[in-house]
This record gives sequence, structure tokens and C-alpha cells, in this order.
Amino acid sequence: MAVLRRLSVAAVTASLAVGVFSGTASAGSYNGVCESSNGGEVCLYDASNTTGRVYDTLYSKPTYSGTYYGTNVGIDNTVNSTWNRDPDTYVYFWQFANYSGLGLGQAGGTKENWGDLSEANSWSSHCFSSNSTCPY
Ligand SMILES: [Ca+2]
Ligand SMILES: [Ca+2]
Repeated sequence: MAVLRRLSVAAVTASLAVGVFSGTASAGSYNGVCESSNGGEVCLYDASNTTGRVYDTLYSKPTYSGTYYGTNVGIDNTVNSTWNRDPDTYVYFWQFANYSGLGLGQAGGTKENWGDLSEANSWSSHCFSSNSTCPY
């Protein structure tokens, strides 16, 4: 569920270890699949209920300059639903770039539809709460 609040989080990422497997297609950031490995990705979808085009990333993103995986469709102001696959870290979504404007948090391990918000489709940056450069 979306939560608007300030957190003092001692975010504990279960493991920062990154396995290296040579010769196999490794899971990874921005490969079109929303994954929980390597700490967990946050995934952006252009349709509700985490369907449609996907942008999957392990990282905070101060500007939404990218496109959905395998498409030319920009992610800025087009995100309708999100999936936070980090099990224990909030992700905050921001109305404007550089984590500014309205910010709403999404708990680890949850899916969220944003279409009920008047600010729907307005997200332009996001930040994991474990990132020291994030406001929350
Ligand atoms: Ca991925
Ligand atoms: Ca925006």
C-alpha cells in the first residue's frame, strides 16, 4: 500500500553479494523481467496491475529518461503501476525529477496501482530508502 510518511529506516539489505555465473544469461537490471535477486528490483509498468510494458531496475533513478524495455516508449509520466521486489526496503516515487514534488512510498515486496491518484502517471523519479542520497 502507498504510505506517505517519513521513515527512519535501518534498511537491511539481505545480501549485497552478486553472484557471477559465466556462460549463462544472468538475471539483471533492465532485462525485461522483474526480479527479486541481487536485493530486488523496482519495476515500472505503463498499465495497471503490473501489466503492459515494463522497466525493471535495481537502482534509484533521479530522472525518468529511459524507455520501457524493448520499446521506444518513455517512462516519464507514463507509469501506472509498480512492483517493489526488494523485500525490506521502501521505494519512494516522486512527481518530478531529482526526488521532488509529491513523494509516495511503496513498501518492500508489494505491488501498487497508482491510477486512483489525481497525480496518476506523474512519476518522474524514484529512490530506494536505503540510498543515502534519497530524501526519505
Ligand atoms: Ca530484471
Ligand atoms: Ca512528473
